[in-house]
Amino acid sequence: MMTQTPLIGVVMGSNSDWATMQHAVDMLKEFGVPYEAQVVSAHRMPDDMFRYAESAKARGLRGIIAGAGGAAHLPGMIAAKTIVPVFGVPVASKYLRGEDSLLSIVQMPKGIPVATFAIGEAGAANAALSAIAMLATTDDELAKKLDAFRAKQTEAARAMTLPIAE
Ligand code: RP5
Repeated sequence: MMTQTPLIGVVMGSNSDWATMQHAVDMLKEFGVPYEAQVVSAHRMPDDMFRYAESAKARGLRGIIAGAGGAAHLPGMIAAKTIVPVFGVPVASKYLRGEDSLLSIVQMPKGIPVATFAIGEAGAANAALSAIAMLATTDDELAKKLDAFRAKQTEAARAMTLPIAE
């Protein structure tokens, strides 16, 4: 938990999701975005989930990154209870490798959107980057950091070599 008022909430259905969701938190930390992170299970603690979503806007959250696996209803249910944008992260599941999580999150019926990302750690990191990009539309300092982050990736890609024998 950071001490500043959080702008982004990171929630997940279980602490078993942390290995994936920590990549979202790492990215928020890297950009210095105030966040909060906690377990909010849709099926094990539905009343808490509703309270979290209902209070999100008044508490100043500008986005919620929600990760879950299997029948992953957490992002959609949170989105149903708040107009704060929800970024859904499908966590890889034991038996269906997260394809179930992905389809559960991405197939929201018209009217209640959940921006859905890739399965696993890339999805978690990209969900954070999207939330950061959204905040950067009204925060020039953050926009500069995002530009620098992209430029660094470009440099790294240009410096890539291949192990081709002469
Ligand atoms: C979901 O069930 C969680 O998001 C997690 O991905 C999955 C398994 O949870 P555990 O049984 O590991 O707590 O609610």
